[in-house]
Amino acid sequence: MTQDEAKRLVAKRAVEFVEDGMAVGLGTGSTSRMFIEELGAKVKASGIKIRCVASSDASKALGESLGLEVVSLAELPELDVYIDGADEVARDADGSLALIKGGGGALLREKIVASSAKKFIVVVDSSKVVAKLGKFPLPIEVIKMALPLVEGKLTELGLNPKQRKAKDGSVYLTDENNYILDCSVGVIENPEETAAEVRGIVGVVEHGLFLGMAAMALVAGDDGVTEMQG
Ligand code: ABF
Repeated sequence: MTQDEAKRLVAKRAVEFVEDGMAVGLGTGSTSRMFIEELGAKVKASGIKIRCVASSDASKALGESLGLEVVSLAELPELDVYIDGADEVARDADGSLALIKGGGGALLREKIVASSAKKFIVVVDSSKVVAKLGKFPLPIEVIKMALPLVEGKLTELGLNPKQRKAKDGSVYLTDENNYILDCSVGVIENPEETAAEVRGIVGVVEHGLFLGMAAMALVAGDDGVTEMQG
């Protein structure tokens, strides 16, 4: 099975968790894109009524183009379910799910939407499941003015920050108009400790460690979709 086939498979499964009347959080990234497409198709075919909140401008535009009602979090502050991808998924020492997210740059809004949902379901292909987080660079969103300060503090912590560039070589800006520092951290032995250290730096808006937030991960591989409970 190709990675794209796995993403499509898990997107189709995730749609089964959406029922009539629900408030649904839409994730960001290629797996989420497939989920939004499948959701649009389900709503069209079944006539169920749902309302959505998106974690990025791109996902909002996609959802609306498929006929989904996408409103702001202010209008719909409590979500029944949030479905989104991840860059890495691991099991934390206490058995909960630990994620790195933000490779797509939407970590801040993603964390806000995840925090607003009763149930956060992660959708990934099996290549994203790791024993320990950290091979994927940890994204950290930073207020522009604080960039040199935060870069210096992260370097002192040995987290090897590198400012993200857009594909055309320009400086990458998030939907909230902030910078991203991608940190080549190496194996993260204690995600809670790393999260607290990063959170303690003035000028850091958010980091891509999502610890104990996901209720479940749907993981697609050659054996189909398996569930990792959080
Ligand atoms: C979002 O999209 C992210 O938090 C993560 O960075 C990324 C995963 O992308 P993909 O589904 O394209 O692998 O969910």
